[in-house]
Amino acid sequence: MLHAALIGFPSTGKSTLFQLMTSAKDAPRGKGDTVIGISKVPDVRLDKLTAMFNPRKTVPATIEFTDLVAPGRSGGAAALVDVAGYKNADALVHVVRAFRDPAVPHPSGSVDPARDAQAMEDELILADLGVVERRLERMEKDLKRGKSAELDKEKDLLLRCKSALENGQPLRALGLAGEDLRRLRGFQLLSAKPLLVVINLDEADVDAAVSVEQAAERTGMKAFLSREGTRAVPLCAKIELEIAALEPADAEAFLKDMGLSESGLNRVIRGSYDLLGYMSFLTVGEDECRAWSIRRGTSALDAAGEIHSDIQRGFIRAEVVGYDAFMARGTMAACRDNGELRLEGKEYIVQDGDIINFRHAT
Ligand SMILES: Nc1nc2c(ncn2[C@@H]2O[C@H](COP(=O)(O)OP(=O)(O)OP(=O)(O)O)[C@@H](O)[C@H]2O)c(=O)[nH]1
Ligand SMILES: [Mg+2]
Repeated sequence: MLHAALIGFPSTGKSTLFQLMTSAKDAPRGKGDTVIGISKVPDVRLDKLTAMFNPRKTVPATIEFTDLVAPGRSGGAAALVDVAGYKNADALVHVVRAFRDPAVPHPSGSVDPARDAQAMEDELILADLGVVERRLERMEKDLKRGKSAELDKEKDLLLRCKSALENGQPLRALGLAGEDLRRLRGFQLLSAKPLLVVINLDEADVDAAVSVEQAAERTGMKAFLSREGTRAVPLCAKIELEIAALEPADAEAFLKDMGLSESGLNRVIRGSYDLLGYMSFLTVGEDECRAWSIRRGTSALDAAGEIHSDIQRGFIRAEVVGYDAFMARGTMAACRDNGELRLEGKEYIVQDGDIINFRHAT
């Protein structure tokens, strides 16, 4: 399952968000200092298909979030490097405090989101530099015992990483791919993980939650967020708490009043999902309507394997129709009559929102 970890300095609103996103009443499980919860990935397409098919069951895509529970332990990458839930995370979500509330003291004495965002970035970089340097030292010993092409390549890569880190560059900015990514995987480097910055706005600034640009302007984070590959979601945790307590219809009206199309929680969940390069294909029927998570670029054959290894093994053809085409026609039969229900082979690259029926031998 996809797994994102919440990070941030003390009292920035991590646990407030965690509880809201995962409805912690689902009895979160965890080990030691961490707690894990599961969020449903909001998807209007699945909602609309459910309304059409009226299935016995609807199953959304999900994503796991980890939060630190031990108070006082939070903050600092130093605290994170040894925590398994963080090292193994696919992505990091950094909750940055931009709310002012004097009742919640800030450990640095003042509220400065840009400073905190940079401080966390620096800590991730420093933690990684330690890991990379230790590995390079060990490698020197290995290289003395005997050279190998693989060791040389790894050393090359680590030296590139080291120089980026020394220049204050997070490893995610290097745009590593393929073999390089594979070589680094075992080190679980924190600054290499995709990062989503959550700007936890003050209640008085909630109007700035309508766009990252406005939130960045309001909180002095423009320069930080203008960097390549820096993604952010602005919200106000305190107001999210109020929204969560409302009936769905009231919540919708409340959001509309503020000029928002969906809650901040949904934007964080979907933002994390997108950040990881994930998308969903859909299966429909009277029994079940379901969204399945796959990485962009997944073939029809591998998508079939997500559902069941038997379906992958017996794969014959994928019957595919795009979500928009399906909604425009209203039924599968109409799509077939208009040539919009395509038969695709194993190599077909599944697109976001494809509605698929796998034909397979049993
Ligand atoms: N005014 C205001 N207070 C907030 C907001 N978000 C969180 N808080 C308050 O800040 C305090 C800390 O919130 P938590 O969600 O526990 O923060 P945390 O980051 O998990 O804190 P630690 O786990 O102790 O590091 C609580 O008293 C919250 O009610 C917000 O948007 N506005
Ligand atoms: Mg907490």
